[in-house]
Amino acid sequence: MSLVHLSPDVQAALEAGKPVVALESTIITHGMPWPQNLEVARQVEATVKDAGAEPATIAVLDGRLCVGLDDAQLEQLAQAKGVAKLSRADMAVCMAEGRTGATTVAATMIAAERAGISVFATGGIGGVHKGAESSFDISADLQELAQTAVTVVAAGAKAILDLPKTLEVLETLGVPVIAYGQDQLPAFWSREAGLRAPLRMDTAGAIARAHVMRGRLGLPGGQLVANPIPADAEIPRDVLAPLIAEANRDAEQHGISGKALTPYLLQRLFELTKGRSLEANIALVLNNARLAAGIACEICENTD
Ligand code: PSU
Ligand code: MN
Repeated sequence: MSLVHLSPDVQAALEAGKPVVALESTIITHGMPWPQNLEVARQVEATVKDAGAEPATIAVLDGRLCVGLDDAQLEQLAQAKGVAKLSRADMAVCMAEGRTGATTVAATMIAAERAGISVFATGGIGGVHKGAESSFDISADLQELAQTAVTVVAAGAKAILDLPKTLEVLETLGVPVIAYGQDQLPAFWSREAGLRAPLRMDTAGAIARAHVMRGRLGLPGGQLVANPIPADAEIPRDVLAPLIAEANRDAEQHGISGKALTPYLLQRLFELTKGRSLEANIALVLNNARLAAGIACEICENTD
């Protein structure tokens, strides 16, 4: 029996060779507060559908690796407390023990690839944390991009991170970092990171062709598409920089580390921006869902 439990809609789409976009669940359980998390999960799915693709939100529910959740499952996850945050290291343990866990970018990529899904939309990937030279805190998302053939559409890496170091690690790992429609790397809540992106592409079709070409070359790993937040939703970088520094100081003072660090920083930024960071996060996720659906549609046309 297959390890991956496809929802009926996702199974039908995959069998018909229709475009499917994978969506993660850690953003629901650890990235956004209730009830916005549920509203956003529903809106992201609707956005993918409107753009002509089938959404497949991924999570481990009672040990089952589910690709495609129904509304009741989404709501259950959005309301659940103490759900595990699963990456490559802990996914199999969670499944073997019959437990429930939300999938990060890394774990969602693994499930998507097993299911035959090429494109995945999220908010921002994990990366190299500030102070990583002593903490060694580097997200497993980066290694996953190097080995799992899924194109991930994000608004860059989260701006709470050390972005220059994150770019360096991605380069070392051979991960293409493609800014969409601009030369600058986007910085999650802000359109520009003050760093030039290694690659730039201006259409979903071009990104789809690069994805297909990587596969034809037999290169393992995926692509990171860095899609800038819409201009009307962005928080300027100079407004955020001192607040990010404050949030990182608070985390250090409270001894927050490991898996708890990213959720803590996002929650702290929500408080320090009086909710504005969440509004921006929602806008960028929806924007990424739209682009991911466009890329998925183009990949289907390229592989016909
Ligand atoms: N994008 C968001 N919010 C999030 C995440 C992404 O807008 O909360 C999650 C993803 O699941 C990503 C994780 O994999 O944050 C990174 O966690 P860490 O830094 O611990 O690897
Ligand atoms: Mn980490």
